[in-house]
Amino acid sequence: MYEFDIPNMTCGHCKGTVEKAVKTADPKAITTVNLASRKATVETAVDPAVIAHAIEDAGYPVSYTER
Ligand SMILES: [Cu+2]
Repeated sequence: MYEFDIPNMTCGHCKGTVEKAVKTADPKAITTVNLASRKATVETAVDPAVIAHAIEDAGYPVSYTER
């Protein structure tokens, strides 16, 4: 499980874009977005750098930590 910090994710539209980006990188990922803290936790077997890259490609700078 990884926690992604996505400071520019501010509304429901952003949330949808981020969720879609994660699904593109890993269709099996389980994503929970917390808009208030602007974080997403992702359960994935894929390299988190690949997930982060997909989120950045969608327009959102991101950093992550393993949980
Ligand atoms: Cu937004």
